[in-house]
Amino acid sequence: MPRPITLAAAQMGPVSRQESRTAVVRRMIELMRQAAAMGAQVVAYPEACLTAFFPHWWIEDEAEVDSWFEREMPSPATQPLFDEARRLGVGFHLGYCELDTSGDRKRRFNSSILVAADGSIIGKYRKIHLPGHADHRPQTPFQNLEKRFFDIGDLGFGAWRAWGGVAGMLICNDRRWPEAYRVLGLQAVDMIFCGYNTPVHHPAAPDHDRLGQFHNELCMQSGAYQNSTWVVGIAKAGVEEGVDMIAGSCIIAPNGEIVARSTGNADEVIVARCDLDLGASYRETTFNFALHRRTEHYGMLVERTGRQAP
Ligand code: CDV
Repeated sequence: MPRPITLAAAQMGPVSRQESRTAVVRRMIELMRQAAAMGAQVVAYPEACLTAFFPHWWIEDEAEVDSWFEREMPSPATQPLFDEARRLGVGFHLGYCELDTSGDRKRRFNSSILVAADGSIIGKYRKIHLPGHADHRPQTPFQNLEKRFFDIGDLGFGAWRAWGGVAGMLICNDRRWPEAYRVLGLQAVDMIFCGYNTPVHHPAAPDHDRLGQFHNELCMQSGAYQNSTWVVGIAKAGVEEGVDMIAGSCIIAPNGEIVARSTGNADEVIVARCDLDLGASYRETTFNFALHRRTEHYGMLVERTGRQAP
């Protein structure tokens, strides 16, 4: 039985350091309206999309760091997005930076949520694979300070019943790790939403730069195929405060094929009519985990070579 749904990726161009959340949400509402006009039932936004991607700068002042985070969701600035979703009857996926002060301690997460058309929050994910470093590296053209500004997500790779199927989330660097998809695949997800802020330049390994878009598609297409799921990759694109970000938002089918892809470096909506049942024929044949997956044998090679990755 086909389970059709129209999914949208709302790619966002650069957000300037001065741009207020209110102004950003206005842009997001415009994208949501375009997506709804194109028939979308769910609209997905990028990682940490309410502000510029501040881990690219060294910041010492605690209060200033906190100012980049949301203390509540929805907040007064984001409430209009929730209201518009309700008005249009669409659900959405939102990446944002979360300040959690519950339990007498302060924690900072790179988070994302799934929101139903009625404005209720279906599920929350906190990014687990935090790239970069915690120290200041003034010799590089920009910083990559996720290890300084964020705590490692403590909610695991969750999945939720939503929009006629099962949905999960990854955030940016997570998409490069097969085990992240696999944990979701083991929960038989039908769709994975993954927002990203990926610079074109990789200061630690500049020889990788020319392969940025290839690696972006390679990991998401593999994750989709090997786990029989749709994957929606949503970019923050363009030159943001001097940092050139890859674009390339795309919607990938469970057969690994890209069925929609952004063409520019700015705010842009792409949509695809997705049959959530398309994953079933892969899940039941090539990737029938119960029939073919043999985890009990996976340790053998390490024992033989005595070699281990760092
Ligand atoms: N926001 C990210 O996680 N970005 C990383 C970059 C820093 C390599 C990524 O994997 O795209």
